Amino acid sequence: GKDQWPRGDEGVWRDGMRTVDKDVQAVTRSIVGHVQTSLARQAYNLDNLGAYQAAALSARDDLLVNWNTTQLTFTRKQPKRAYYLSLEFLMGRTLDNALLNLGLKDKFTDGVQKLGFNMEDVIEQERDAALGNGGLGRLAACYLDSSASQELPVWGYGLRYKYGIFQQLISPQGEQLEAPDPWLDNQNPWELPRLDVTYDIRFYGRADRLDDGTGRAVWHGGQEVLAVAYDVMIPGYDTASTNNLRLWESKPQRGFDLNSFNAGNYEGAVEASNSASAITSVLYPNDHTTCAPNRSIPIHFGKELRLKQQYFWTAASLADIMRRFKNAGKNIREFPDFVAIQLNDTHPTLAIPELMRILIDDEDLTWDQAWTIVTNTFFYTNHTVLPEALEKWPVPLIENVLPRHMQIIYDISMNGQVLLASNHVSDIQLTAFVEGQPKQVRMAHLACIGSRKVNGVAELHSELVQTTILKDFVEFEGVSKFGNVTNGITPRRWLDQCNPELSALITKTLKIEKSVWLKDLTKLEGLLPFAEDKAFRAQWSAIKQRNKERLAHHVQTTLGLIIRTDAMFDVQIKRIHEYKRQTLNILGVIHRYFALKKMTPEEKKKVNRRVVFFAGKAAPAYYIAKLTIRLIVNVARVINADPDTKEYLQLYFLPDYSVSLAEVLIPASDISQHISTAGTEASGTSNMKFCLNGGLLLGTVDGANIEIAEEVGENNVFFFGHLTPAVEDLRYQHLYHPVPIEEKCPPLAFVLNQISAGVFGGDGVYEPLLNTIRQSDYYLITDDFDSYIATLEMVDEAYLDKEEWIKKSIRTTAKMGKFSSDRAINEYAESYWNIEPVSIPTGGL
Ligand code: CJB
Repeated sequence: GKDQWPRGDEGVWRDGMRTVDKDVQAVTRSIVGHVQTSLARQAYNLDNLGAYQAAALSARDDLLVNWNTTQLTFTRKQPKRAYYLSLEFLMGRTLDNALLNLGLKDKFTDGVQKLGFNMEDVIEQERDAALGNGGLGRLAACYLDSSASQELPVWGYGLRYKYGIFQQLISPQGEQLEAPDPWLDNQNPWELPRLDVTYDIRFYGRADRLDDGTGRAVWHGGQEVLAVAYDVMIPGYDTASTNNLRLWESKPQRGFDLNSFNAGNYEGAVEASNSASAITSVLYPNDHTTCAPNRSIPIHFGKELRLKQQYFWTAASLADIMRRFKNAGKNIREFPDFVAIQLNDTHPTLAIPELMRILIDDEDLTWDQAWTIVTNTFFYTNHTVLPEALEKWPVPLIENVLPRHMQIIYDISMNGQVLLASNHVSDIQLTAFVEGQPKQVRMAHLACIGSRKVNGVAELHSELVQTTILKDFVEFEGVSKFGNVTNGITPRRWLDQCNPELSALITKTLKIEKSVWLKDLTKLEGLLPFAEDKAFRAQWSAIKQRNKERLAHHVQTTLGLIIRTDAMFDVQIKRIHEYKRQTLNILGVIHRYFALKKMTPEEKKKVNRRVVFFAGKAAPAYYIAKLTIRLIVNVARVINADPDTKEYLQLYFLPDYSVSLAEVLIPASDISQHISTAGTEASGTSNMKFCLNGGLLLGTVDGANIEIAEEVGENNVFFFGHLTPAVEDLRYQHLYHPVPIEEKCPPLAFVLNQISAGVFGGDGVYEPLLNTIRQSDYYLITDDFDSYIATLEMVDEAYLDKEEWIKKSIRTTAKMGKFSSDRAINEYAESYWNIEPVSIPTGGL
């Protein structure tokens, strides 16, 4: 329409437009301008933080030019769009990434230096945007980068938490403590408040069905909360295409607020306030669990706030999507032709009854018309088959908070049953997604029945989704509704940005532009022949060595610890969870420690030196996971102080794991551990990051480890442990035919007894953790310990053959092309969402 063109004189508008390609002088002018006016600071006393803020504002101006062009192009062309609904976006820092994607990194580095600053120090000033717990949230961030880089019209929708994932502190006893993460305190240059984009979101009240035979209802009364939009620019790599991540903030409609935050009682504080602004005040720190495992806290209240978060976010997002769709002047029946909505796990499942409510109550469609639209709009990705992670909401809770949605959920369930009967498969319990006592709604079932397609995140996992938790639906709806999209990672952040030296060596070696292989990662295969080239291997390993030194330097400046770099770096970084088996790793370290203690000095000289790193957060109420951290910290104290062993074995728990810490750890790793009980890790994505950076993988036959091995070759990975089909039977054996550990696995029994005897202190505190292994051993530590230790020995042997090891490292990187998130996002675009790239012109209107 006409209103998409400028009013007044177009030439005057164009003359005033900024453009992005800048020389160094334009960069310094822009930074100085921001120091002078945006920050109102003086050149003579500007510190690194000020320099960061000015540089960020300058880069933001460039992003905004592209962002505006992108949005205008979409408005004019009206392509089908996809919306990625995720409660978590674990973005990390933005400045470095934005400059690399804009192609301005060198100019800014130069410019900043001319102004008397060092770019690395400036970059370090930025706080991570840590609006996520772990893999699920980081995946969402990688997918945004890939969507923009592929020029795909994909917007993210999430929540603007005032506090991201908690900061982890370690007490003198080695316990995890949690402190709030006030990431917005220094102002956030990367967000644009859209105070004019707001929606009223209702909670509670009453839903009265109309008795006009239409099935419509009127929902009224209760509480209304205001949703305010904040936009975050998502730049594509080597393109003007710049997408949007819209985050919602909750505000009371009448501007009062109970703002209490109690740092000593983190989860308690989360639940303390039921005010409107509490809805987006804090990210829930629970990963892989629907509620805090510790039942002593007022659980129902905590659940209610989480339900309100989920509805607040889905309702605001759908209202926004609907408004944009209507502005385009289309007929409501065409909705699925222009809109695809991806549900990142079950957290946004309320979008399904919410869209039904809009279509029936507001748009006057019949149930069948509405259901056709809904089931052609949504796509659902499952991220875990762990039973405790499958969301269930008590019916009385939904009935109270969202009375109209509960009616609709019952109607969906009933309609499913009618369909079921007509298909003569009434023995199947599939539509019983409202079940139990008290009744609960199983969100995975609702998400499945309301979606066009359902997928898992790696081949094995997608298979397990179809054969376990959604088995009945596969029988009922047909297998073609179910698929797999193996996860991916963005090679921009996870190679070019975090490992600039390796990136430069690759570009030089492949003799193609960096922008070519970073957008087609399969090009890395061109490195394969260089594994045979001795000089190349020397360069490759020198870079690994410098990355180890960079990590050692980081640890020294932040923690004051001296780490030796003439050793193998062995890394396990991820959320602390029993299924990920950090316990297996620490028990292996202890086993090694005692083996070293028994050796003669001559024997020790032949040993492979090892530095073991752990990092990761535990959910604040996950008692066993917190004990695991405490054990690791206290074992580290003993081992690192022991003159008999400290030359050969060092152990570190690095506190407050984050995206930024991962960017330093991953390039420095020789080997990383991905050792979940078979069948429990849906995919894993850090496994891909390590391998892309030439670190080898030690893992179980699980998740994406399997596909990594398929790509790089079994001889380049170290696998151990029982396979998925054996797990059920082993658990049965543990319960009904238990064998004492002393008999089943004597070396493990010895290690457990040493801990119990107090060698690592603790005065008995570790018993509950040890008992999980001595008793039911649900995660199969006793079954896999021997093969784990044997495989660690193979790793040592392989590492001592330095040249062979480097060959493995090169071959691993070379074969990681499949795991680019560009490949993954293209699969979603083509086989799920049916959207196409839209090319974005450079240079404004
Ligand atoms: N995942 O991070 C989470 N949180 C959950 O609650 C459930 C799953 C992870 O999602 C990643 C992205 O798909 C997977 O790679 C990872 O295996 C899974 O644990």
